[in-house]
Amino acid sequence: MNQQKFIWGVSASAAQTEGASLADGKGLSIWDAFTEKKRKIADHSSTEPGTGFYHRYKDDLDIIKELQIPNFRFSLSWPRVLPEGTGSINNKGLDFYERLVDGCLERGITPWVTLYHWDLPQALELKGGWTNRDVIGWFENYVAICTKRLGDRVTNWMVLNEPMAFCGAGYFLGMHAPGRTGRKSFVKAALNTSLSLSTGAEVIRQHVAKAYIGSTFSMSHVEPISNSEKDRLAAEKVDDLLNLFFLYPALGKGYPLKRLKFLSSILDEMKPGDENRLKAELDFIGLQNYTREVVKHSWITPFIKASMVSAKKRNAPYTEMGWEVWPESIYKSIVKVCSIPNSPPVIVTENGAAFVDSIDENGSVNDVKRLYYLRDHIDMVMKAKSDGNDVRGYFVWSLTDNFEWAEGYRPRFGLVHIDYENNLRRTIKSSGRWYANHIRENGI
Ligand code: GCO
Repeated sequence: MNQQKFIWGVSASAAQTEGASLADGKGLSIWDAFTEKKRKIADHSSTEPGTGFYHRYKDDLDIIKELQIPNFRFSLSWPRVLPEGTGSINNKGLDFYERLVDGCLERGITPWVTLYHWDLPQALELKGGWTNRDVIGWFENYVAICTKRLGDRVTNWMVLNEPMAFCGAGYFLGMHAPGRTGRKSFVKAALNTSLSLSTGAEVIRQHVAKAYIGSTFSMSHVEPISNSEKDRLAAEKVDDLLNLFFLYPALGKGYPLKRLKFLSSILDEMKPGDENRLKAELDFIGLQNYTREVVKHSWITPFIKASMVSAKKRNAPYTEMGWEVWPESIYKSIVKVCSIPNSPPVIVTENGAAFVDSIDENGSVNDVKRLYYLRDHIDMVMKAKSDGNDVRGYFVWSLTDNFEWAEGYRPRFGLVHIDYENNLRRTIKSSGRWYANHIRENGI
């Protein structure tokens, strides 16, 4: 593998792009339901229309082909495959994913499939969602169905996308679907998620010959705002929680609870044998990095007693998400994962930036800031590689602008602009052309 070509790609996800939330027998996802609630989404938008990907996937595959980007990472929507989460299969939904995979292969694009990118069937949420231990069996069944149908054509699989993000924002803070809050719901969801990760990986291995299996984790380099002992401890706690809480158990190292005593109730949730079931047999770690976090001690913040100091407050450059632009973070995150003994190789499965874009009078989108962001981050990935870290690929988030969860459609992450006012028209941005060129010139 080490001698092989570096893996260049673009990423996307079902709930952010497909739209067609009820088309052809699809069931509702927790995001379809959550966006109906008042005041949850900044611009009051919903998963409709997304980018219209369900109907326009061929246009997008043509763009990927035109740009000669060799790899496309996308996710399957669980409620499109199983409208009720379990029980009868929606064949029209699975047919769509077959067409999508075949469409990739016909164009010489290698598909990378994420099984779960946050769109749990709402029918399962009504039974407790990720907090119900039965979810492990529900997920196992869903993964078996998908891998049996697509496993003859897809070898690259990712089990879950960013467990910390969906458990933290969805089950602790309530900012994301399904909007649950509190420590109790978080620890239940977290344990069931970790057990589903290892179970999912096992099921893929059973059904897919020569499977290449990973799962993706959000990683941000964390630094204390000062050298004081309190700030340093605060930063260590945030690092344990944000970066290691799901990665460590997946690597067989158990939960990092030493500094996170307030989460030790997760041990009470464990059944005999769970400890050994947490480790997932992964061939790669999907690392997703956007920024760094600067942290200070905060006695008012419940449980963790730490808070983030925003880039704006520090007069540092930041994106439309408010996230600091600090390319060294991706370097440090890669080194951090690669330094864990026996850690599998790393593939950067997401990196990118939201900036305001506009179409100029010539019809082009000249997104210089995004272009520089990508260039500087890719340089850091290459530096990590040449320093001897086993990093094997890089995917930009995202192919097109799309639905950015609770932020709605305002933040644009795409290499391709979507005109929401004009029939979802696609325009390749300067960053997209630049990336295509970069891949051509740095293929190896
Ligand atoms: C995530 C998801 C993506 C996001 C992207 C930008 O990391 O939150 O994987 O779906 O859109 O990261 O926030």
